[in-house]
Amino acid sequence: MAGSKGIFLSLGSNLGDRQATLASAREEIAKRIGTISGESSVYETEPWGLADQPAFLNQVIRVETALAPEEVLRIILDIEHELGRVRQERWGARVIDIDLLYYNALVLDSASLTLPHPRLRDRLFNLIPLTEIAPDFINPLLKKTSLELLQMCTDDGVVSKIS
Ligand code: PH2
Ligand code: MG
Ligand code: MG
Repeated sequence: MAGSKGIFLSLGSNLGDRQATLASAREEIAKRIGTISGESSVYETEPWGLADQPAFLNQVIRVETALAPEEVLRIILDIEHELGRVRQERWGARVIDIDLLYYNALVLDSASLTLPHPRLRDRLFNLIPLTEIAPDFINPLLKKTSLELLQMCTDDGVVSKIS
């Protein structure tokens, strides 16, 4: 698509009907951000960062968008809000979390957005689904592919493919 950029989004849910929420998030993303051009399997994942909460479902998708990074971020926050997200403690339970992992090869550090996502390299729940759909994509800051980042990652959280 002319002028469009490939972006990678992480979807996560650990409250309510997790599969239905991921499906609604994909539907809204396709309507409002751009065409979904890649979709990983859905994984059930052990909570990372704050252990005492329900297991997550996580997925990574690739989207072709004509929007700028800040516009993507604003729409993500709108979709999270509309799907019932209430912001509470950092890393705590949530109906839906949508994170921008990569915006093409952009490196950015603004007040509202850091790209690539700064904790991607530390999280198997992102690296496993990302590597499934884009093993050769090069992290523009770390200069490593998804597969290399996965092989270097020391996270030992359980990540199981469910669908
Ligand atoms: N998201 C977090 C914190 N911890 N753990 C898993 N397994 N999956 C997540 O999506 C997740 C998390 C903050 O965004
Ligand atoms: Mg997150
Ligand atoms: Mg988030």
